[in-house]
Amino acid sequence: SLTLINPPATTVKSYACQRRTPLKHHNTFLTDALEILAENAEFNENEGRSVAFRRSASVLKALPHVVRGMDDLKNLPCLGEHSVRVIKEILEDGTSSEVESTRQSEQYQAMKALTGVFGVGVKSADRWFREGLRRPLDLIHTGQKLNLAQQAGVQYYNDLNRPVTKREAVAISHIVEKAVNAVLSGAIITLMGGFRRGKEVGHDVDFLITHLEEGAEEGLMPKVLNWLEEQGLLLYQKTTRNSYLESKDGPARPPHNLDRFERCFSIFKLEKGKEGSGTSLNTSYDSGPSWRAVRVDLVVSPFSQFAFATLGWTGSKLFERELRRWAGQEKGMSLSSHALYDSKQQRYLRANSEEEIFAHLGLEYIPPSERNA
Ligand code: DGT
Ligand code: MG
Repeated sequence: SLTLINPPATTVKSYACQRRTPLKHHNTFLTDALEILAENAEFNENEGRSVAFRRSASVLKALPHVVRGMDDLKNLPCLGEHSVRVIKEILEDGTSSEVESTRQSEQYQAMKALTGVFGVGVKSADRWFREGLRRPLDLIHTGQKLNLAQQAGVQYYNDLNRPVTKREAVAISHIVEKAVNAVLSGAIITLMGGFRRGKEVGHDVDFLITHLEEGAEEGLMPKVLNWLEEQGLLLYQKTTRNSYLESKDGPARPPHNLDRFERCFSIFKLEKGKEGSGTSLNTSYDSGPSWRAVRVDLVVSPFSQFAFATLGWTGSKLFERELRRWAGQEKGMSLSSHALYDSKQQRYLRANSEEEIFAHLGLEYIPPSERNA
């Protein structure tokens, strides 16, 4: 006789870049918990473990319903033993003891606070933690040697840890447009990162700048920064040069994952009220009464790489990581924010749009608003 097997209620593909992940989903109570463990694994420099928790959380973000019981996890990919144990505990008890003890732990809290300083990575934070430091102000009290980024990070700590609103991002867009247009006409400025994915708030504002005329964008960054500097709009900036043409190992494999675009990590001084809101109640410790500090990332790309740069700077970080993993493991290709290299054909594949890149990769096109993996 025939055995009828119910098809799984939901099928979820295993790579995040094969799935649609909206910004708002149904399982925040689980994904927040898993992401605490992912973050803690990062603090302990255990990348494998961190990615495993992030992948588990991401699968739950793509589900069209609330997870109510263990049955709902059947047939789902990427859920490792540890993640399943945590989910089970939350479903049964309402909380996970491991997540709660992590949240309460001195190490997690100190690492979170110290890495929350702009310019401070896990390595420095961990060293300071071992030396007994716990909070950003301890860096000052104990007279730690700080680089310029970290000095700015401490100085503007409160502002930089206050979420940037969409409204503020738009106000910054206008400033960046004005600055770019003042030094080069016809440049195209696009808001990237979380805001392009539809987020209402972000930790920074990301921009990609290009020009239809290949080469016209060269040397743009210092000019833009000069203009901003002259207007008194910059509190901090550090530019990294475009080393793309100088590299030997090909554009698809940037060392340490760092881009070779002309890129600038900066802190803008944003006048309040400029963002068009009536609320200018200022309780911040570091900004003046009339302005706040905002982290802004600027990237300049030649037009020939614009589609790759757009895809690479839209995120989410996990979505990007999964795209590269898909390209490498499933397609024998190498994807970066500059290019797509096909190892079998031994050639670069051109693209003028994100849609073309997805097509080269054999993936269904996923719009930015559904890349919130
Ligand atoms: P948030 O925290 O609200 O700013 O969220 P996102 O998604 O805007 O994250 P963010 O600003 O750290 O980065 C924006 C996107 O740019 C991110 O999703 C991936 C990409 N990205 C960040 N840093 C790099 C980098 O060094 N190289 C490349 N190629 N992409 C990067
Ligand atoms: Mg961002």
